[in-house]
Amino acid sequence: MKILVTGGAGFIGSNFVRYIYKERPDWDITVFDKLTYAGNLKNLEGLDESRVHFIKADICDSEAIDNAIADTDAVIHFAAESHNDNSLFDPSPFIQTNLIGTYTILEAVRKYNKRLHHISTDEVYGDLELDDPAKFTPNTPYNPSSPYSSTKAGSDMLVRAWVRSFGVKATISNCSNNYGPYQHVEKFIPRQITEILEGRKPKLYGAGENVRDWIHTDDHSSGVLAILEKGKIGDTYLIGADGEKNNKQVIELILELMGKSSSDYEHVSDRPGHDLRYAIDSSKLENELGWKPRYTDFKLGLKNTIKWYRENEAWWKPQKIEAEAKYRKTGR
Ligand code: NAD
Ligand code: TDX
Repeated sequence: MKILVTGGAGFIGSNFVRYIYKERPDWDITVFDKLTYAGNLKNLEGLDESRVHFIKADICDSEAIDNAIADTDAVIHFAAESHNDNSLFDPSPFIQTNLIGTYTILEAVRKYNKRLHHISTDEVYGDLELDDPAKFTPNTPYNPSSPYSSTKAGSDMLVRAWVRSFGVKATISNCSNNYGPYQHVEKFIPRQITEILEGRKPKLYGAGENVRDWIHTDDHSSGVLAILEKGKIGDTYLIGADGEKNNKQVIELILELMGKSSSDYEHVSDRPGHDLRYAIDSSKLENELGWKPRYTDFKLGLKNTIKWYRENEAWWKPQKIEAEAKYRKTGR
């Protein structure tokens, strides 16, 4: 089996490559990545180059995508502009990569009749009230809020249309908030850990009541592998591990695990249009494909993640200055 992993030098993509490398030792993996500010070849260090190949290119480059897809059995499409705050600052790369890039991949998998798995997010469904008993299911209507989530929603719609109109062999997964090693320091959990490591206070948007449904990135990877191998073509699967926590609780837990007072954080201005709550019902994936999350102890997962950032300062330091400079411009 030869797979092409777009965005495989980013956070979730590189964790997926490492997961497949271990779980499917006979598979040949090619990472296709533009290496934007979020991509880092260090994320793939230590992997045998005879099994993991790398192409540096843009998914909007139809010739590069065509050549790479002609030479593979399946495409797992992670590449995206992924950060909500950046999409509020400048939506244009989100339109390019998330919409035009996905379209470019769809045209190539259509031409060469290749299997595609498209990685998406729970944010396409909008947000829930704090006391809403319902969670997102594959039948929840799309209602995205931000330039990021609307372009992800648009990319999902393109995949669905290419399945129905052209018979493309694609599946889609919508996952909740991931955490784990190699996550860019612009994102919530690594930002707070590295703020504390640099001697500053964590930054909570607004009152911190917003709820995210946290999942360890290895559980996301096992869900994607299950769908790739056993999923029904044309179907959408939701991946989540019942990990709902509000942001205030997460910051307090990080502070506690790092030996600080749990009130030692600061409130900063809220994100415009900030989604209140995400919650995933993953019963379809569990019942139909037998998937189960393994990393259900969030406190332990967070402890290991903190340890990783403590031990890998050389990995995150270069990103940190740039990420914080961007935040200073927005007062967050
Ligand atoms: P990331 O920002 O860490 O990584 C994105 C990767 O894509 C980087 O390596 C970057 O260089 C590459 N890339 C960006 N534009 C490209 C282009 N035009 N051509 C080729 N490569 C390009 O993102 P992430 O957090 O790892 O997210 C990966 C995927 O998972 C995205 O599709 C995202 O929407 C989805 N997702 C993320 C989360 C989360 O919690 N982070 C949750 C659910 C779904
Ligand atoms: O400093 C911060 N303080 C804070 O309170 C940051 C960076 C974030 N937040 C809040 C905003 C969100 O409520 O924390 C929550 C998580 O923020 P992000 O890490 O930016 O994630 P989110 O906006 O929820 O989106 C993430 O999950 C879904 C990923 O970035 C997306 O790619 C994915 O689709």
